[in-house]
Amino acid sequence: MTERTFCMIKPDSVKRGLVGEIIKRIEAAGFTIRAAKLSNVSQEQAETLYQEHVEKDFYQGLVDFAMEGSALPMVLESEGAVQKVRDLIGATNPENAEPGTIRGDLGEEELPRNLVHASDSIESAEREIPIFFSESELV
Ligand code: 3AN
Repeated sequence: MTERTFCMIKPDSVKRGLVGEIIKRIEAAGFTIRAAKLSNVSQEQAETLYQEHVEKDFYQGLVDFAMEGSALPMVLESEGAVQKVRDLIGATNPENAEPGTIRGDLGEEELPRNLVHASDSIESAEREIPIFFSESELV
């Protein structure tokens, strides 16, 4: 089934000049980019994106990290997009991510600095896309 998912190239990647490399991998994997916007994530956007982690001890560091520099939120579409992009980016901790995945190949820092965010379910994608994009911005 054709699905849309939310994906965000995080500030560590933008700072390290990895935007092109990551988008190259996304396109090579067969995704259509429906929206993309270089952004300074607001506190409200970061807190809403990570609301499920509000009780975790790493929550504040995660929110601060999302706002520490520019990020590139995107909407990606493909068959089975949610699982497909999760497979492409690899395990949450880059130390455990397989070679061939974005985090496995490009991850050099400790959590939360793991390069890319991707929705973990269709329901999450439907919640996360409108945090960053209006309907009219989806092409
Ligand atoms: P994923 O991004 O792989 O779905 P989640 O949803 O468990 O992982 O975590 C959301 C984000 O929280 C991660 N992308 C990572 O940046 C950060 N994170 C997860 N676990 C930790 C941790 N133990 N310490 C610091 N940050 C973490």
